[in-house]
Amino acid sequence: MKKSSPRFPGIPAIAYEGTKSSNALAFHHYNPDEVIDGQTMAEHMRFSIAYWHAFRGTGGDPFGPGTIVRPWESGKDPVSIAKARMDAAFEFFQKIRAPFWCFHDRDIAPEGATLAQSNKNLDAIVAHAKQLQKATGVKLLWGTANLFSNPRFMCGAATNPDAHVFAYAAAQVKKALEATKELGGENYVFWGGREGYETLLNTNLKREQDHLARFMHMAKDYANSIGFKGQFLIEPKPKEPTKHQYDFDVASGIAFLRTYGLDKVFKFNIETNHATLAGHSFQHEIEVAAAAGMLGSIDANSGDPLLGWDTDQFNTDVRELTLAMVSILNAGGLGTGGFNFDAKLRRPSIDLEDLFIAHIGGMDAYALAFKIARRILADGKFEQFVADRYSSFDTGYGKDIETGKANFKSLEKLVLTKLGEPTLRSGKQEYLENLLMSYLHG
Ligand code: XLS
Ligand code: NI
Ligand code: NI
Repeated sequence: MKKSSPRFPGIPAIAYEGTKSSNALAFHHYNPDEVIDGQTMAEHMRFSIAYWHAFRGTGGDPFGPGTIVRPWESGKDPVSIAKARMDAAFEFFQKIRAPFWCFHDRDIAPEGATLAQSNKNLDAIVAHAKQLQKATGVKLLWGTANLFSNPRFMCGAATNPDAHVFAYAAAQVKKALEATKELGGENYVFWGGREGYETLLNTNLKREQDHLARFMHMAKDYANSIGFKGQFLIEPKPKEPTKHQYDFDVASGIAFLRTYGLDKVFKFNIETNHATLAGHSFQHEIEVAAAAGMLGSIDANSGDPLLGWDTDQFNTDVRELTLAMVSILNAGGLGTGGFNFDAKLRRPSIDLEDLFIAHIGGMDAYALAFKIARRILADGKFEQFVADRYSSFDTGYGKDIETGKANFKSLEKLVLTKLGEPTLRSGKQEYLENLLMSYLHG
């Protein structure tokens, strides 16, 4: 195996060294080759690298420019720089043992002066990515279109008050779908970056939501017409950059999709930091999606509990991830989805090795959570507790309630003649929290 390279001097391919190792450039919990239940950990976890953060992130923020400078960012024109950057990216994907990657159209290829020029640039880069995918075996988890950075999208894309912008966005997504199909993408993501409003004083909310649904129907029709078989995913977020985003959280996303007859077409891409911005836990969003049979994929990151925006940090909170993994495994897994590190380095994390260390931490934390969750589920203690808690609905009048055989009159009669006052039972939250602790630190 190649030990290091000019692009990543001194950084070898990351190996699993186990929990005793103190090597910061090694996995301690994630062993991609470990076989569990007939599948490798790499196959179970389906980790993915987010191109926009890992290879376009510079550490810039509203108060100052980027701090992170990469040695490969040079070339004779924007397309050759994009190719050199992509060569580095695929080397990184291999070294970090990530089987998947994700992109926005504009992350990978420079935007040209016209749509035709942008499409041409994208074609060149997609051809390059296709070769790299073939050479490395790294696959595309999902593609998407950036419908939020360019000033033309300042008032939204599909929800823009100007039909001209809607048309432009349609053309852009058409091309992004083609690119995703060309690269064998297993999913296609819609994150409505500016699909919301800043003020209701200038907004026709109903019309904007109708337009957003129309846009998604057009996208599905086009995907069908070109034979794109990937899963469509919607990624809810309550706000930022807009003050209010229409797909606020999973529950409002479900309501939107059902209202417009799109619920069979979409599943959810749930991002940890978007869940918390919406005032929910990560696990809550997973449970709501799973209950509707619409759990699709995960954007793996974390917010800062003290900050009210999308800080996109790498998540090493094993407790939070274990709870999430329990819900994901209970739901039968993510199918064609995976865990995509939609996470970025902090502005002062300027060393090249920081990019590796950050992803190692994210992967290790998820792998550890996966293993703890499997132990929790194998023991079945929580499951049994919850089943017992609802067992009065398993037989008798409880079952009649669930199956629709009971009604207000029959239940009133029961209470008056037989049942009387209910006997109270403890919810045992503290017991369960202690039980969880015994798995986390056992
Ligand atoms: C932004 C989103 C974005 C999507 C892809 O907050 O997380 O990165 O994942 O458009
Ligand atoms: Ni995301
Ligand atoms: Ni986000």
